Amino acid sequence: LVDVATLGESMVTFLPTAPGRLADVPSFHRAIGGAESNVACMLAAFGHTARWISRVGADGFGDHLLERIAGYGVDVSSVRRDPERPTGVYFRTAEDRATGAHEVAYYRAGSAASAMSPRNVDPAAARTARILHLSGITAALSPGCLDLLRELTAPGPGRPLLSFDVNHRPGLWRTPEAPLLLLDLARRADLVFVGEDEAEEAWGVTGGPRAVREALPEPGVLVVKQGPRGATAFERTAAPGTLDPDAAPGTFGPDAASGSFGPDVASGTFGSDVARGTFEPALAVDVVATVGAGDAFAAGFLSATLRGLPLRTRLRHGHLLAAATLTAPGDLTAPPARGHADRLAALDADAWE
Ligand code: KDG
Repeated sequence: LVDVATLGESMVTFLPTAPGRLADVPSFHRAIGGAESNVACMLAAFGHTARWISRVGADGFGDHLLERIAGYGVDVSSVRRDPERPTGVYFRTAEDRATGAHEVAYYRAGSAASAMSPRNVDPAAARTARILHLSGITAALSPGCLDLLRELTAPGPGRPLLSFDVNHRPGLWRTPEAPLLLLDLARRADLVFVGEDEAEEAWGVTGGPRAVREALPEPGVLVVKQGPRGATAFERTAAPGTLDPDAAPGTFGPDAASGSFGPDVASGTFGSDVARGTFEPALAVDVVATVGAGDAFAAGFLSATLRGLPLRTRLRHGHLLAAATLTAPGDLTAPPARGHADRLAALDADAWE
């Protein structure tokens, strides 16, 4: 049993050596990317056991991904090699300092990971974890990947605590159904991360975090990320989405035994949960690149969830790991040592901002 298993596509990433349009960038240097492996790498670097499940090509880029991700301490033994299909790659331009605008060029259609499906991924690798973390990117990759996510998110006994980052990537989807498919997956999760801007773009939800909670009342914990301002989390008391660090593996919340969600969820009401939204400001940092920051945030929040920490502290751990990533050019950077992060997260509200 590992603390966290993640599943998704990773790619060799090419970061620009100079700012400017994709058409003008003279050269790139190699890094790695992939939202779900980013979460696994940050968690492993932060002292947790983490497994990344995927498929890569039987090529040098696949070797590189496996070596780099394993180098963070992540268990990659469930990653399968595909002799027929290549490892995906992608290129990015530097982010505009004022607006964050940048270009992304994916070369991942027909990749090894896009061929993942319930037929070629071992469900036991995903289930033998305290938390299973998935994202909406995988749903966009192919019908087989969507089937796989549906299977892994199906409620039932033995399902780990299910964490889902909506990660809406409009450029990847080939169907106008994307917003509904993402909403359906998010509804099945115990813990959901979504950006306020994403919720507006995908679901047309305006009106801030409370409006997002009203649109998505099912998950025991919902974290609405508000960019550089901070994040607001909603938590139903003693609901799925929290972990008791002393509980037996695979159990969480009041309904773990039955595998069903609570009656308040079934009826779709959230009542006082809305009033309990907790806002926590982000740290002000000089942003080099935002890529990977959401994944680092998820890793920090999940780490604190694994340790049964209070909601505000979970948010702070998310912000601390995100801050580290925001100050680095690529997806990944070394997180602070856990003891150091614990001391920072315990600072007074005045000192924190
Ligand atoms: O969260 C960072 C990811 O967006 C990046 O690594 C690339 O996984 C990626 C994707 O599919 O966009």
